[in-house]
Amino acid sequence: MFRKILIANRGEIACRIIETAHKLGIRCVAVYSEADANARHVNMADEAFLLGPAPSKDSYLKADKILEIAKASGAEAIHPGYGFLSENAEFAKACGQQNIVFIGPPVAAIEAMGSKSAAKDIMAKAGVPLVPGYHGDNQDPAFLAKEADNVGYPLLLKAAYGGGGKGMRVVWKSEEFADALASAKREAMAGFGNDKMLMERYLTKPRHIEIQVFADNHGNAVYLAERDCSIQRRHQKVIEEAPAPNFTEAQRQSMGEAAVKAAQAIDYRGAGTVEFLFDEDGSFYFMEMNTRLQVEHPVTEMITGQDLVKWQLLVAANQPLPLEQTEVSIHGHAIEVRVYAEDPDNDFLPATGKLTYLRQPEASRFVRVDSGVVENDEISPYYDPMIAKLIVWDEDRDRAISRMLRALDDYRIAGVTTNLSFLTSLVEHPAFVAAELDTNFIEHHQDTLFAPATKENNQALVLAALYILETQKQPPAAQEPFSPWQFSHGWRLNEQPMQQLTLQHQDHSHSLQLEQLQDAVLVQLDGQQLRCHVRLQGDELIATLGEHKTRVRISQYQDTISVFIRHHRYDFSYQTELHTDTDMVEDSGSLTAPMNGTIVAVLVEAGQHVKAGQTLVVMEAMKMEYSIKASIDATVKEVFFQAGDLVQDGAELVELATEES
Ligand code: MV4
Repeated sequence: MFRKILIANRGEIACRIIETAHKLGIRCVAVYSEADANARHVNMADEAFLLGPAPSKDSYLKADKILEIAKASGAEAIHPGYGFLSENAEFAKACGQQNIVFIGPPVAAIEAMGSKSAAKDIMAKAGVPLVPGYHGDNQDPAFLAKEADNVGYPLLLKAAYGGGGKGMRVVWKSEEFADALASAKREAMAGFGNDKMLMERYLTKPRHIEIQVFADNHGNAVYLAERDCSIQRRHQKVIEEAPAPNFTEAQRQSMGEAAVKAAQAIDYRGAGTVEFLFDEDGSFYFMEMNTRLQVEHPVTEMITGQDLVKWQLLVAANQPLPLEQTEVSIHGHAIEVRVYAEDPDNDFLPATGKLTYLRQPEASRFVRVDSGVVENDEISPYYDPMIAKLIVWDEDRDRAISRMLRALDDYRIAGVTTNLSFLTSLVEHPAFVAAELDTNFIEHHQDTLFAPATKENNQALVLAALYILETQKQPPAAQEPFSPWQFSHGWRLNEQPMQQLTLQHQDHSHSLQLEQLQDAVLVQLDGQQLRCHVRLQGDELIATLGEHKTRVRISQYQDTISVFIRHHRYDFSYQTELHTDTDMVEDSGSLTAPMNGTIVAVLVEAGQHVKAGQTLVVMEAMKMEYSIKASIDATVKEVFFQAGDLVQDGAELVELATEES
């Protein structure tokens, strides 16, 4: 076995790999960018080396520098994780030339899966089922049109070198074919520099089911059951589970054997994933093969009891697979959700910022959290904004869903917007509970998934006010050193039993009156009166509001108070003397670029009146489009960019003048 390996990655997957390596007594060399100098993966490793500035191309994609560090540090092998250099054949080749083991498949296997049409040729010859269609070299539009009529409609055009749904077009009837082909080709050429197309019968309600395969250098190859990854948005997986619901043992075996055949067809080694489209009638078709460890591998680990990173290290060190096919068994049900810094209510715009408060559900045999961050870390615009993966296991799917809902409630993050509430909406959705899965799930259930905000606002508001009252009572020594409560507010509870509090929530001001009685607090809000009792224990607030006793968690960072009720977070800002009212107006009146990107469209002009929620500017970043919306009713004062302009993270895009200013 290796004595020392280098992990050419960051975040949760780097941490995940280090954990197993350490269990096996292997020392770990981390690499990091300037943005990650204090990252969790760096602190977990035995030693770490700086790669360069934050952007990936200057750091985690610097193949030569990484190899140099591996050599200099005495690492015998490199684990690439996923993303970055993990499926880069050039890098795998360079490792071999430097006598460093690439913990992944042979170069030829990576190359064989690089082109979709070439991959399909190989799979067809190996007898792996393919969606009926055409994937030949003749790209003459007239010839393709004739082939299309043979394939039948609806039909799907796919870019041979594409990915992420780009260069893909559904064609519903023959008359639409020519236009669709031309437009798919344009998109493919712009995106991948190659406009070769293939065509398939379009499956309207497929599931994405993939098989985990493993092969060693001694002729052994096995499959480790399947994962259902049908819940995706814009070709990004959101929820993955294993085993696939309503999937029979016979289906598992036939898809598993097809996947092993696929791996053997390209002389595969190590961990791989063969993705299939699973049609409503039970037939399945090869989609593509991923030649790396996948993000969602933990669900397979939870149901098989195996450590897939350990398997990777064994295979890379020339040892045989730990199990034969007949020894692989599955038990129970596992579900993974990807916790992201993003705003589901604003087109899933990636969010950046400091994780000012971070509490994760407690790990157990039922709950696993694969995370690469700690409290006070920054989610930067440079990398994928995934915060962590939350994985649960239980005896069956329904119990696993209960575990997940509880774990999501126990996952509390303040400082950045997250998808935690959205994940809860998904997991508790009746169609998800009933396992009515297909790749259009999120789009199809849009109306019920993006429900308007709940009615707990007032409850959260009262709790935030009671929290402020309680923190004022506590002696300064018990408070945080930089808390604004350290400053004098001009009044103290003991001296003045009645006080007025104003809290801001999403650009709305709320005023409450609090009166301290002998044994209770009287709260007045919107003309209503509520008798309350309150006690604060650490970050836990135990309160009785009228006749309802609740227990919630609260965090505070500077003047923002976050109240966590179930999976919801309510943020309130409290105007201390440190912040004036004019600051607030300016804050809500200026709209800034959430990340580096390009302006795609400017939809408003100076002088125009806009409504809260109206899209002002559309920008593109990380190959996705984002809408910048007005948060308030206002008049556009100035627009600073036009379509085509490059903008920096934080650049002011539009200035709004509010009615008051
Ligand atoms: C398909 C399909 C339906 N019919 N092929 C999307 C990305 C690419 N890897 C393959 N994709 C699809 N191929 C045929 N013949 C539907 C999809 C598809 C999809 C597949 C898996 C997971 C999510 C998806 C979302 C939309 C479309």
